[in-house]
Amino acid sequence: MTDSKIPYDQASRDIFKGAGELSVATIWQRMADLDPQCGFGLLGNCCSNCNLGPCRIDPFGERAEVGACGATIDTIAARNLVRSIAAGCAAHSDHGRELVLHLAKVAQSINPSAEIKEPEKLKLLAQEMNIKTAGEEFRTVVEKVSEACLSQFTRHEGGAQFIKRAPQKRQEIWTELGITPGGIDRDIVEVLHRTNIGVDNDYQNLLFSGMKAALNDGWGGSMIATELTDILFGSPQPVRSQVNLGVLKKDAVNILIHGHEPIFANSMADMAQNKELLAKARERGAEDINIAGICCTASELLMRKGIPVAGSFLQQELALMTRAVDLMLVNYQCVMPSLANFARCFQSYIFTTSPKALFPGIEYVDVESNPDQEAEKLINLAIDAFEKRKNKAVNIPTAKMDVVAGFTPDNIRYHLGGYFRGSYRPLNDNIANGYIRGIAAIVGCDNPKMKSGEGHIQVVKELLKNDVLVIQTGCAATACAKEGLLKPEAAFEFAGAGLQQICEAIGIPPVLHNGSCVDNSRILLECAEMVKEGGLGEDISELPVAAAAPEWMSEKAIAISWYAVASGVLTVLGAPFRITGSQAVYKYLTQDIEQLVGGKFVFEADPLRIAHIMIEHINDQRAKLKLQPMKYTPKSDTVAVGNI
Ligand code: NFS
Repeated sequence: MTDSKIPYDQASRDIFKGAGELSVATIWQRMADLDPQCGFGLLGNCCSNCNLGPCRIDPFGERAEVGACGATIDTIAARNLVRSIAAGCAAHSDHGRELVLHLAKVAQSINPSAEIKEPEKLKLLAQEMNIKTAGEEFRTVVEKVSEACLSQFTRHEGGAQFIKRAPQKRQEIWTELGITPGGIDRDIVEVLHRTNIGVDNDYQNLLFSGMKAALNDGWGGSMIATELTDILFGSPQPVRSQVNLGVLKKDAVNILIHGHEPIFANSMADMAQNKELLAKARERGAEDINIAGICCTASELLMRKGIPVAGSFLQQELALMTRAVDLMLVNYQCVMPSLANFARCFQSYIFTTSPKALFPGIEYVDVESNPDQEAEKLINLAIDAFEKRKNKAVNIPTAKMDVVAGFTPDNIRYHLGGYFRGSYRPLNDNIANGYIRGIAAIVGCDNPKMKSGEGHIQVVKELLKNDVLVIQTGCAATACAKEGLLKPEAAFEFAGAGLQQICEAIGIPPVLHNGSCVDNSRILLECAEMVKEGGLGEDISELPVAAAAPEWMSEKAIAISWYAVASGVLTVLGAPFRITGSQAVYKYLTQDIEQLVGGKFVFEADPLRIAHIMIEHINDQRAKLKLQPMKYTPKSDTVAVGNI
């Protein structure tokens, strides 16, 4: 295995070293075993949508130029791509639906106010949705909000609720193109319908249906998930915590919560504070009950409760290899089925708490009807497991890092604008006057095909050097947090002189952690707020902002990148979609689409070039807006990016 194909951070490397001796195959080994991956698949030249296939289009044009039904490579590439978009949207949106159904359940509970952390935010949402709050019983408001949110999934008429939060000009662009998102379920179903054999064969028309579904992820399902999670479990505020495998403790009961679902994760985190359980753990020799997260559930818990993050997507197996995990709970999304074997090998209890996400070798626990009771049982089990392993050797790496997380569109307003006159004015002003060059969103997965975390770090360091304020979510945020980029002190070490001064004055890190992957919807709102504040153009596409997912792998990342582009943002991906077999689709995504929606894709693997493509775009936007020259010249490497 080449050096770039092993984990980047030291903690992961420490554990990874042992994998060979133990003869366990981690994701890096499995990837190596698959090498070379299918060339037709990588180009997107394969269609298996019906039983005439699988049809493989010859990239050299010597044999089949079309599929058995006559579909061209353009149709096949676009069809495959929009199916992936729909799958990503379905994942985020179904996550959002879980929150809506939970809110509906809370409305029926004995005391809804006791279960809703942010009643004021709920009322604001109710008003936004034209639901009467004055003089209404709280329970009725909760009920009506949950019904209104549920109707966002099933509606057949009218546009999605939250698109009204987008700038007017952006809404007009969507209307003109016919891609204003409607009902969430409907938009996803329509993509699946159109991609059946013999339905939609026009690649541009197919991509339009994909954009519509994607917009219904960012401004629909994901935004609903974020809103309701904040309402139910509290809006995040900046909070200090720690990240990396070193957050596991030899002398504590270690419980890892992995996946994306935040509801039961919150029950577990609360139950871990239970005095009787803590006393019991201490009686059995533990110092503490240590809850930590993996993947996006980790970001949810970090943002609202300051619970440490043990690792990203790529660290889930490594966490079990420490032999220090007494119990791992998984739910849906980004959970490797290989964990069953790892848990068996390294003697950790593992359960899934989502009936939608079952795994051979992992037992399902139904936590729906009595979450507190189930959380208590599971913690008791973890205490038993700790007692059995407490005198055995563990292999916990020492590396861990401080992180400050918990930034949102609402609290950015106060941090940047002051508590008495919170607004986006100071942010816009500091961009306009050249202290901050612009904003970059660096999001998405970490991926063993690329540099396993290093890609994010290199991109972000280069952006910071060039006075670009960075916003992150998910595994990308975890990767950079492990490197120490998400603590306020990082501004002194990594930021250019202009950005450094702003971060120092306000006391924020130069990289703002916005939460989990569904919380990318927060970034859309931050862009909308910047437009609303004025002085940086009338639409998101005019802002000096850019986005990148340097190590993307999930279909959810595909959906995110599409709603970013369809919202007007230049988006750089560390690897192309599997469409490169179609020159027409490739050109459409990287060039033509910009004329329509203002955003486009750039595919670039090299992290430094990714950063400079974004910087160049931000510079162009600054020039078009006639903003002041940058105050300071960065000590940056010169990287030629060529034509983008
Ligand atoms: Ni998002 Fe990728 Fe998964 Fe979360 Fe991590 S891999 S696209 S960041 S955990 S969803």
